[in-house]
Amino acid sequence: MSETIMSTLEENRSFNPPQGHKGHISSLDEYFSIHEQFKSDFDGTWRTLAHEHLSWSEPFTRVLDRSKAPFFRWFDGGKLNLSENCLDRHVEAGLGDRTAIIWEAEAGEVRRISYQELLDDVCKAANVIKEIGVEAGDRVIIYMPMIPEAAIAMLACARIGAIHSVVFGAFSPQALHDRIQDAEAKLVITADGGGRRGGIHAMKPGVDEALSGTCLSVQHVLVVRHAGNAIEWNAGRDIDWHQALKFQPAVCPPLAVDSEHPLFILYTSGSTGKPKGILHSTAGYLLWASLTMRWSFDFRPESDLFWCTADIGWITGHTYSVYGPLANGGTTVMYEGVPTYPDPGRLWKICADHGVTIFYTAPTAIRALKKAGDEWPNKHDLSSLRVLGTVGEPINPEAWMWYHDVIGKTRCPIVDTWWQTETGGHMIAPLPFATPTKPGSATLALPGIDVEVVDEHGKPVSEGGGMLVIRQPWPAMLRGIWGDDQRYIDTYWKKFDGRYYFAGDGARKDKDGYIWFMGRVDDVLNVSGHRLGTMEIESALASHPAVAEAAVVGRPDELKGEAICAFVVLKCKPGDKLIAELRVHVAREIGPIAKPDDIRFANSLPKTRSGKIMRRLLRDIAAGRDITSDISTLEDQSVVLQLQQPGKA
Ligand code: 7RM
Repeated sequence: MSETIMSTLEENRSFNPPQGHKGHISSLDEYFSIHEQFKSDFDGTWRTLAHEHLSWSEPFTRVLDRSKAPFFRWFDGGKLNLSENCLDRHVEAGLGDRTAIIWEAEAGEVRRISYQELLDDVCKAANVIKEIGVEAGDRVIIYMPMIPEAAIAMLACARIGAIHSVVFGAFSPQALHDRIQDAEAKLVITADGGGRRGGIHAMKPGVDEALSGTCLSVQHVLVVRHAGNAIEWNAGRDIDWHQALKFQPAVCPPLAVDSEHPLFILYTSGSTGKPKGILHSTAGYLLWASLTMRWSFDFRPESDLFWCTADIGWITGHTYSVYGPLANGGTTVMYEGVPTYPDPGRLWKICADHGVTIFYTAPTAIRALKKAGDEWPNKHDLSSLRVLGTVGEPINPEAWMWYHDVIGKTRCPIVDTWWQTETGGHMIAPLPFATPTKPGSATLALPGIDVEVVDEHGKPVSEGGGMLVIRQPWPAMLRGIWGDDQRYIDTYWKKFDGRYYFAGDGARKDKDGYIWFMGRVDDVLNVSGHRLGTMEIESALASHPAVAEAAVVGRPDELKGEAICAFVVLKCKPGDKLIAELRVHVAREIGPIAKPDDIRFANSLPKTRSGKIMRRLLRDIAAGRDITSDISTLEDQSVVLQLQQPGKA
């Protein structure tokens, strides 16, 4: 456990919600009464919410089917279309001129897209995708920069019932290839490139490389010309997005799909094996995206300007840059560029220029911007802000306080939201105008969500740490792992005999029932809010010809939360350039975010008698801490000394 996280254990400051504004949920009493409603009538409460917040083509006949647990089904019998819920219904309600997306490019260009324009473009794109031969249930990979066309592509897929799988634009061609293959995608939608740090980050060449091997399922590549970088054109396969959309009518009837029709697959890292394709379905996911916008952010579509800084390559970007705001008929901000370009005031300038009212970002960004100095936010008028959110990793109290004092001027509630790719939307978060907050705690479960901190036997722990579990299904829960039902059961349900969903996070509850997260209990790393499996990085290292074996652990890092530390056994003598070469190799295999920060060489790795790598020992060594593991059974104790020497071979 890192020191920053340890310090949360002694945190006892508390901040009352701001007075004078009535939130969608406006007091703790109201919060507890909704909880009670769920307790006394679980299905009925969800039924009412689903009727209130979604528009249905056909009404559902059953709220929750538990008969094939853990494969739960929500709102069976119902039919709806997600893009219709996000677009048509708002246009029909007379909101066609309202801005749906404000997009800003790093170089300063701004585009405002109204609901009517967005609907038109989504219809045109949906027609193109259909003409290409994509049918309901087919998979479409989206590998794009943060441009409106990325959201249009997602909504266009949903309009015709195609399943999208967005791959983060900074993932390597190899990672893209693996996802294309696993999803057996028919189509890839990409862009020539994106703007980044004053230059261009080429993307289309990455797609070409990913498809040069054995991605036989892909028939076409739809390319948005955006950055203007030179690209190769594969005639017959590649289709120009703008050329193709030009000739399409701005009408495409939305396909009403079953509530449980798959909406998207999003790959995320686990503790073992290759990334898993987390599968989400339509109705439950959308309901929760829509509701949590209101509950956790107190979102007012008519007056708020909402900005979630997450890239659409992550679940946060799916739910809170695109679907949540649009389901509510609100306005969402998209920024294509790095947060510190041309200076560390860029995010604050965007907030001021557009009048952002709700801002949502990751602790790692908050820490980096804090380090850059108060003069940057102080240069900009941040008075439009009213709610500040964070997500992705535990936030240390120092960063929380800075966010609260310097960005929110002590006026804005801090909403620390705990959730996962698997949960689809927020699970634990304060209600900004009801829940008193404590720096570093995600506070209490949202209404309808039943969480507990338990020990190995599933018994609630009243004091000290345990594991976070979710005891009741929720509408936005993952529906499985694409193509691997058994892995879904093994990963999330086996640990507590199918009774509880196992989140993989360590947590503790304080005397007020507030939840404090303490990091993962498995071999998943959280590097700058990005989730990475140690196994993934180990496999990437092991695929280098010089590497015999590798073990990867995290160590606490002030800015990134966790840094990546690799212990490597070589097949040959280490050359001067090997460390740099291995880092580049991992970036090529996975992406730059997976580059190890430290690489240490040894003759062997410390293992238990049964041959398991002693990870706790390696974590202590990586952090430079005293060793807490029993190493007496180690065959070769000298490896410990060897591994303690930073950078030496
Ligand atoms: C949304 C997202 C999920 C993992 C999760 C936690 C960690 C996320 C918080 C947090 C403490 C938070 N999806 N995590 N939010 N830990 N406090 N508010 O991040 O699938 O990429 O990662 O991230 O470990 O299990 S994710």
